[in-house]
Amino acid sequence: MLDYVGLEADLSAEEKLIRDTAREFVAEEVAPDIADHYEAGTFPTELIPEMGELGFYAPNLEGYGSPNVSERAYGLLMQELEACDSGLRSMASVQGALVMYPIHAFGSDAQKEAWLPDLGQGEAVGCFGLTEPAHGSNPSGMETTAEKDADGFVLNGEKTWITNSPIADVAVVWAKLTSEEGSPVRGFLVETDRDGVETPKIDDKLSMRASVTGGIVLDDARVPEENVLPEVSGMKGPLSCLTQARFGIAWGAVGAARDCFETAREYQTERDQFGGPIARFQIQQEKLAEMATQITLAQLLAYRLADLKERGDLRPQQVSMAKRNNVSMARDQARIAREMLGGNGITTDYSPMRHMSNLETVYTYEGTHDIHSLILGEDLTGIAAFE
Ligand code: TGC
Ligand code: FAD
Repeated sequence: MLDYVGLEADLSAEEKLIRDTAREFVAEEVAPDIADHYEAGTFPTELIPEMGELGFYAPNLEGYGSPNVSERAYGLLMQELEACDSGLRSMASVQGALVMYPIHAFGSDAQKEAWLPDLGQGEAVGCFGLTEPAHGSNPSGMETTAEKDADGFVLNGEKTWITNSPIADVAVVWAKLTSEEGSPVRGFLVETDRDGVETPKIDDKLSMRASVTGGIVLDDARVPEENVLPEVSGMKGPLSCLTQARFGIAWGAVGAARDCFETAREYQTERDQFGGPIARFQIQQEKLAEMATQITLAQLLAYRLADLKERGDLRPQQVSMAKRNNVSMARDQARIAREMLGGNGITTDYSPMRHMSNLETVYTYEGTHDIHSLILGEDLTGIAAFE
């Protein structure tokens, strides 16, 4: 596996174990069928509890069954999952960074006890409802409301493009609490079997096909008072979760790019044209050289991010830089890897075109490439373009 500047040498035994466990799980349990799932538009849901047993959901949290592994170990895990398919990493990202993290960071003790062990084990599935049909890049414009009454809260509105909503037991729904001054955004734990909650599936995706996506429709959905996340109010709540997930994506995208590189390198050394392997041609070697260089630069950025996160110095804007760069890099390199496979590259027999198509989603969700440009632009100039 590509590790051009020897990053492996600095890994702890625990980090290597977590990476190797994920690599082995992917090779044995997921890789053999992932192309079929991609074609069928399905996620291998039977693996959700096994991924929990292996500690793939938020292992970087502490307590309630989470072992508090290093941020680098968490990143390596995301890298291995996405080397297989972005849908697999999405499963772990959403469950860990977008559902377990907000409960861990902002939930009551009762909420933590009720949900974190089950979510961690993959006995329950969660989803994260922020995006709405008319509010994607600008979620603070959301129209979903929560109204307080004597029994708790009544939720109304619609969320869309929600990973795992059709298979989720619980949704973390962000809504404006209209009965409080200024209608601040609050987080609510909404069990999906409640009256007034529907989670329709979105079909016909041409990207991220091995992942379940849907909506959350709330029509006078009632939740009790104890279902509000008590410790956060305002957009800081959902945006903090996004920082956690974007960190994992910055690592995961490197995995997808690495798999494209390895596939292209192997193909080019084995495929003969004009009397010998195509890897002997300088044009092809230049492509491999550029690919290896870009992947190595992205790896270094991801490693640095983990070190900053570990010591509590990581800023969201630095995560934006890494998400923006690493996903864009992976998207570009997947296309080049596909071209290096010639006609065979457009089939499901090889991974690059599947990665390339998945990366269109990854480029778009968790803040589009453009939005991360603007976040960086604001940080660099002090002027916010989106105000
Ligand atoms: P703004 O006024 O800038 O900030 C509001 C408060 O939040 C704080 N904050 C953050 N905190 C942690 N992490 C971040 N990344 C943060 N960004 C902002 C900020 O300090 C402030 O705190 P306070 O204490 O002063 O109140 O917020 P805004 O509403 O103007 O946001 C602007 C913008 C454009 C950056 C934001 O809306 C944005 O990031 N938009 C992109 C939307 C997005 O990423 N959506 C993702 C939906 S989830 C998803 O895609 C899951 S895919 C899952 C998968 O399958 O893997
Ligand atoms: P828009 O915001 O409408 O953007 C359209 C285009 O306009 C983009 O190119 C964008 O960059 C550009 N643009 C927008 N504003 C500006 C600006 N100010 N300046 C310059 N350009 C701009 N959301 C969740 O809440 N939970 C999930 O689990 C989840 N999972 C997803 C899974 C999939 C498969 C997909 C595709 C999306 C998912 N999303 C999820 C939603 C995702 O976060 C949004 O699609 C994303 O934030 C972009 O919003 P939008 O699609 O409405 O695009």
